[in-house]
Amino acid sequence: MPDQSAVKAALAAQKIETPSWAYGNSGTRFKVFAQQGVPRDPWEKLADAAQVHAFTGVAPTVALHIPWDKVEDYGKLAAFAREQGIALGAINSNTFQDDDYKLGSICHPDAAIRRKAVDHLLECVDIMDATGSRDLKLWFADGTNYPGQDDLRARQDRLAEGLAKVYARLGDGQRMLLEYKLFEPAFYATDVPDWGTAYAHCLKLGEKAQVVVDTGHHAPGTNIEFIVATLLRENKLGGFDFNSRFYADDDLMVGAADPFQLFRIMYEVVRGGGYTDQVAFMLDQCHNIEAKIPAIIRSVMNVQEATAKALLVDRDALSAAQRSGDVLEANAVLMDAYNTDVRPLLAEVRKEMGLDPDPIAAYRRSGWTEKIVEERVGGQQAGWGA
Ligand code: LRH
Ligand code: MN
Ligand code: MN
Repeated sequence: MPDQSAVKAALAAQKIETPSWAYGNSGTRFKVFAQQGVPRDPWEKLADAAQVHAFTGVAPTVALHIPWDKVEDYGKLAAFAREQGIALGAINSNTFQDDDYKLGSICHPDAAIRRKAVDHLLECVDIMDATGSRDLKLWFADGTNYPGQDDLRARQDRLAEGLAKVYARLGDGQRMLLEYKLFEPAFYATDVPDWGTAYAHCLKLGEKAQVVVDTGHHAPGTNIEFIVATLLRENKLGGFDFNSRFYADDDLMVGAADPFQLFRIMYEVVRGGGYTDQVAFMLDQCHNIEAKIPAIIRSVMNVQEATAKALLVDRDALSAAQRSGDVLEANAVLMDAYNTDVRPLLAEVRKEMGLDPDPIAAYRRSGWTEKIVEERVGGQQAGWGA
């Protein structure tokens, strides 16, 4: 059996990054349900994120989305984050909300539009310099809706050219994380639709380019843990955008739709030596109908629970069963870990960290919700759905 104190130490050291956009109002294409007390600017998003960290102890950084989190002075924003006991994390680019990007951004047939997109990505690296962020997270809405609309191969060439320009601008210790997504908003062909395409581009770019796996960006039934195992084996897994899906890119709370899948993913992370700072655990979610801060706390706890179960897998017993071809025993070893109630263990970890064992109850008692409802009027939208 794995050593309990090592498991506890690993859990206490985990870092889960929360996304600034999860704190703002969001919705579907049909309706944004505004909630009371939501942040009106990036500063207030950070104040909320600091609450999540204060009660969980494992959410020390916040991802920004540019231009949703545009401010005059990013150094000042980083200093404000530090005052709140947190730090700024990945910088997410946005080349999908401008009329110019109707036919794509970095893959657009017009060189002037491509230049504009690349300039935005370069600006994101400038912001990373100011915030001290390590990761630039790139997701492209680029693609086509109709066969023949554009040349699939030429679009890949344009993508490679644009990425290379941005890659060349990265400083020491900075990384580019390339995110793939099966479809949407393009429906016929997406320019970075899968891990293979992302991997091929990252491989050509070099060591600082890594693939990011958004758990909501796959076809139903995809074996995501296999992708994780493969990318880790190739040293190309940069991190995760965690969320849950039932149908498409639902952005529901991670671990809500399929906690077993999350466990299987975390097991491959642990098994593949990916439980290090090199693999960023980020949330990428929206909370359309549920209270945002408790939902984010719940999501962090769901990742912790899956991680705890993954760390509890008796790997010696598992490999003995695998070597001897004992199918049932191998499966039983894995399921034993999955079926363990890890909530008491995590409660202990939290107590040892000086935290309340029940972060959601502690948050509710803190009065933060009442305070922000009173103080903040006219909260900001997360960025889309307007
Ligand atoms: C795209 C995506 C990407 C964006 C975020 C808001 O669907 O997953 O990571 O930056 O949503
Ligand atoms: Mn994402
Ligand atoms: Mn997404």
